[in-house]
Amino acid sequence: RPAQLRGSGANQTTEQVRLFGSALRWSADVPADVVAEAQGAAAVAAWRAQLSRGVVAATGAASGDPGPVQLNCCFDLPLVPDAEDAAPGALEQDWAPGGRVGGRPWIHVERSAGPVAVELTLGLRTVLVAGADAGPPARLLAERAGWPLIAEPTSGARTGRSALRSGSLLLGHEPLSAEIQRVVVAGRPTLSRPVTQLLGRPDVEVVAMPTGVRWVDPGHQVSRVLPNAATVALTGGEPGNEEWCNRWMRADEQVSKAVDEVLAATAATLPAGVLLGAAVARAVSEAVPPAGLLVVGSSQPIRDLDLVAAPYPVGERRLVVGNRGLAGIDGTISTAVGMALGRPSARSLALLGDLTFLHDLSALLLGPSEPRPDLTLVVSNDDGGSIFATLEQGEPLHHHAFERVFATPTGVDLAGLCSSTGTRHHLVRGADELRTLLATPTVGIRVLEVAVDRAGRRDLHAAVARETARTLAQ
Ligand SMILES: Cc1ncc(C[n+]2csc(CCOP(=O)(O)OP(=O)(O)O)c2C)c(N)n1
Repeated sequence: RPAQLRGSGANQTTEQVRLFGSALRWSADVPADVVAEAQGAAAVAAWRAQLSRGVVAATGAASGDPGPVQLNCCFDLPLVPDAEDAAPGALEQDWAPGGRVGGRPWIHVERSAGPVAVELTLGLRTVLVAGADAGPPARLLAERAGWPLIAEPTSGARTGRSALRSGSLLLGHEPLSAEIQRVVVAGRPTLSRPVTQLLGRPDVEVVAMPTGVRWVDPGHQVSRVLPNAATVALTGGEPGNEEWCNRWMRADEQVSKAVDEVLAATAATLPAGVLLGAAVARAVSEAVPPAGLLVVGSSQPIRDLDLVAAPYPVGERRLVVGNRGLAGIDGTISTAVGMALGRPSARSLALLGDLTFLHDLSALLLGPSEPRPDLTLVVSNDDGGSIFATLEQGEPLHHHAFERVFATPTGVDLAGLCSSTGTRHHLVRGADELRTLLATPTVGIRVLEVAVDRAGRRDLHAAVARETARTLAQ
């Protein structure tokens, strides 16, 4: 609404200016008369310059710090285009008036010349932790240096010969973790407490390798920050000394095997048709083909995936993404729909819990003119949130309040909800059926609902920790 209505009590006049506070990289407020009269070369140039500035800020092209921007355009009545602009096809024909010759960008931001070169010494017993968005540079560095790579599923680096499957379990137990002298942390890890603890160890040198200009330092021990896209020269030792890495690889293999045995033994105790979340995550992870997409929900699905996902081969362009941090369970179906529409993937899958699914159910309501993605949503339905069972909230002391306050079960009929939104729904009755369904391509959105055990989460978590400790002590 126009600025003169701000503070007047007129309907729908939210104060938008600076609404997002310090979260923004850039914002601008464009008054209604400027919006209405944006014609002629000077006005178009002003618009283009303004918009370009917003895009440059949002993409971090100049700052290296991409993020949200806000362009607040005030509109006044009648809130519809002039007759000329409203004619069918008018927008398509004249969508970009007054641009640069040859369709060149309005502003081209020159990047600083070439990547910066930095040195890292070999010789220190180092691990590379790759969090969200770390990408291939993390893997390449770990491989060159001979360092074990503890890469979260959404890191884009859980590939290749240095990547571990059970890295965070190994970090949480001696003896290997106690020997670490340095950690290089790439991207933004969010998944496991052992990683957070490692990043806070005063006896460990912590080197940050951020993807932009913001580095993570939850333990306040970072002593060195490498510039984005730096080329790293490894000095002071023999690159390719694989002994340190090999010890981690051997331990990883043994612990992964022990974890699989715990999972198999626990799965055998479940009623027919009920699976472990980890079994669902494994089936989904294995079903992502080369060039496939997997969107993973908080909080247990991403951790289940971390527990069981074997590193993928290098160069096959799988993309695993998740909304981490404050976004939490918000908008996960929307994210999957957007990613499935926006990225040309061989197949698009999403793995999410029942609360995450319910929280964004309205994302299934696509209008008749909207593009519809080919997308399989696998819902691990354990009737409530399960992460809290593995944390302090799950201790017997809080038992009386746990279900109502933390688990928040709904008992909702997902098949009925899907039916009411016109979404295909299958209730999957076992791991084999899940694999078969996952192997069949789909047209449009479909939901594969799998009943998953929640009651045994805490015990399973403890059993995995126990078996990890026992295996590593041998
Ligand atoms: C918007 C939002 N609200 C609350 C939370 C806190 N939270 C984290 S995980 C979770 C439960 C998720 O349950 P579900 O989707 O069923 O998956 P599960 O972890 O049980 O497998 C909640 C409420 C959050 N992350 N985001």
